[in-house]
Amino acid sequence: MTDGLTDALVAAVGERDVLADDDLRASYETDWTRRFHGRARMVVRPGSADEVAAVLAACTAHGAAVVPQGGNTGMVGGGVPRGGEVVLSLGRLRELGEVDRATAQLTVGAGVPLSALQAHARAAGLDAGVDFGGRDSATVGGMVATNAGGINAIRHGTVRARVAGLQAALADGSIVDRRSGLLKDNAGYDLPALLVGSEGTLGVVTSVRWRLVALLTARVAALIPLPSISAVAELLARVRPALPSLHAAELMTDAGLRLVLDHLGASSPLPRSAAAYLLLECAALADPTDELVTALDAAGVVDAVVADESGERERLWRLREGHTEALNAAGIPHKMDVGVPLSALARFAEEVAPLVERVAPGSRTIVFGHLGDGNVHVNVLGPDPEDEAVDEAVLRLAAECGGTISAEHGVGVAKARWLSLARSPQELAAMRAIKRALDPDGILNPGAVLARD
Ligand code: 2HG
Ligand code: ZN
Repeated sequence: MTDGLTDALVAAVGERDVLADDDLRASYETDWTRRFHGRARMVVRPGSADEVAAVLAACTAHGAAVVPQGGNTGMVGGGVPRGGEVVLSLGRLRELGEVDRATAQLTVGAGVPLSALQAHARAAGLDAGVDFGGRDSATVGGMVATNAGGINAIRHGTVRARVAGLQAALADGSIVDRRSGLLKDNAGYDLPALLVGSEGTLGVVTSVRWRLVALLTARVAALIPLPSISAVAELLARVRPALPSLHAAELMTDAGLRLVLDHLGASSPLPRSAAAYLLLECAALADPTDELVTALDAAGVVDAVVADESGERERLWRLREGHTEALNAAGIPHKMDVGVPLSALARFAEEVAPLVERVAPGSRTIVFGHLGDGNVHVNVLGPDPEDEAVDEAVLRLAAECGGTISAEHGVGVAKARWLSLARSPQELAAMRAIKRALDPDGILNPGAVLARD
């Protein structure tokens, strides 16, 4: 049985790419964490920007809500249906343009996975300038739509800094295209900048003019055990000025490390455990090992594991990047991706686990993250996926510490209720006005970022 919307979507993308069967839709309906899921009315897979625009025009004409989806690695429920929406999968937009070495830019389709972008850039002697554990699945469109951060934001900024321009389809089926790559272009409002981080609520990113960075292959990493999270932050403050090649500064705790080691069946690279760990990586054109070792010596560090060989470095990174997978294997985590000013990190770290224990006794709290950015991933195992008490308590604590409720994963549907903790009434009113202007019928990712009225 078909209806008018199905016919219009088939006309837009062809029958093969309108998925209506339960088993074909299933992988698009649940997110990575398994906490967020819902039934899709159908899944559409356009193969070009024009097809994306035609899908949006059809959905607007039929009043059908749309959830755009990239690699489905989101963690705040913003990329999966809540119930009855059309899932717009961008995975077929796989253009990987030629690298312009003079401007260090290329044009890349929304459906290109990060690892493919990295490989392509490296083959041309440059690099993508962003990296994180989900690199094989996360796609360019999703990364731009969520303004992804990752492990190298300390050096290169978030994905926003990588976007020289973009092309996007709007709710009414029109296309805006600003991919000239001009870094200096002040002609009017910066629509691409508005779409970065808008989580599919203002338009659908179809292609990006991406800014590459220098390829730095000489690398060294160090894992440093420390007595507390505040000691980790203090050490970073001491060594950072002496490390111009600093590429990553990650925080782990003993609870997280043990979870990952158990999951991997591996043993710790350190002879003794500690309350917290700092994982540093330096990257440069010439070997940065001396720079790192000198800085650590000057800071009085005696027991670091220094890894200057790529296999050893990967082993250290597996401990950090293995957190998400190890947590997923242990249960359905509540993920609170908060940002806290480094000056308030000690207070946050001290208060968060006892707070969770009060709100959800017996649960397990694992804290890790991108220390250099003040980006703390608080994962709580135990509470029912539907129970939001822990989420609210942790987000409130982050706000009380002068932080934000979302450092990199976005607001999605998971945190929409609490956006007012991080944004003023005036900002929220402006956001709603922008939403109404670009998506008057409210078909784009309803309930994400801005909670339904
Ligand atoms: C990371 O930093 C990702 O590894 C995932 O942002 C964080 O699983 C998480 O909570
Ligand atoms: Zn992260």
